[in-house]
Amino acid sequence: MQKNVIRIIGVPIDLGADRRGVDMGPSAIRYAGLNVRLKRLGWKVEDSGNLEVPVPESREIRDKRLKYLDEIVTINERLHIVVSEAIKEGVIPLILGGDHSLAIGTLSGLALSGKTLGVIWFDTHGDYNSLDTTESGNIHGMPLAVANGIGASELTSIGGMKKKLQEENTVIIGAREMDPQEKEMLRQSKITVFTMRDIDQKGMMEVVKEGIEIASRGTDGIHVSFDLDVIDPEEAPGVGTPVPGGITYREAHLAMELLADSGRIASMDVVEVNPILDNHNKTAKLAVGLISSAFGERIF
Ligand code: 6HN
Ligand code: MN
Ligand code: MN
Ligand code: MN
Repeated sequence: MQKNVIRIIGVPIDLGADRRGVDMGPSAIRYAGLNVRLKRLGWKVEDSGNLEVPVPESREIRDKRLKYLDEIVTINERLHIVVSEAIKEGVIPLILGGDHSLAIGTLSGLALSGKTLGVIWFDTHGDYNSLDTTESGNIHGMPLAVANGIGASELTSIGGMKKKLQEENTVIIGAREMDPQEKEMLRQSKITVFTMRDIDQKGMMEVVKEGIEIASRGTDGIHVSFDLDVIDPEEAPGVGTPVPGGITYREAHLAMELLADSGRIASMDVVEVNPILDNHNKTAKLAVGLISSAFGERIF
């Protein structure tokens, strides 16, 4: 066990989303000083570079309901091995996106590692579409469903077993835009959804405490999947799918600080940073602040 190691894995993918640009997310986050910040907190940082990902211009969309399916399968097949190895070695994988379709590989890798992890999914969206419910055909709207065994078999079969998460230990925080059928599918699952309204009513502290409790019941730790679009676009303009009414800068940091206090983070994805739409790397800098908070940075 190497308890103090974080292994950075860049996945410069934007094949899962309609808008170009999140492929530059890993560079932008590194440029914003991630490695130094983590080292300062006492972590040993191993940056394993980026996985190789084709650019969309070099490929064709074959099926409009599942855009770039083959490419996304190939990348996630590779990612799931890398993630599972990290967990088996006792290091924390920190996956930098890229669009959220990479979470298919992360969650497959975590399942393959043999550890049982709860999942806390910070997102505006449910990411619970399948080819039967998607209105966009974009696979970044599907990873949570895929991990729960719902969707195209090419995606659900990555890593062997179909179901990669325990619904009872899975929590979405910050939801405010879901497609109608996606909402219905989520309601039929045992996944806990804390919407923006829940955050308004209970406060972020209560929501995150409940989330940690749910994700911890009978699990070995927590995987945090953080989609920057959960934050209000005023604070995080550099995302592919901005939606008004998001969480504040401080709410986001508080959530990460509480997760750090819990001592249960075993793995993390940070996704959907789009430097093309950003304002002087503001969103990437915010991402670095949040990652630092999640890994122990304190105000005082
Ligand atoms: N994300 N529900 C929409 C779709 O296309 O399925 C938006 C998905 C956004 C996904 O931000 O990770
Ligand atoms: Mn997402
Ligand atoms: Mn999202
Ligand atoms: Mn939508």
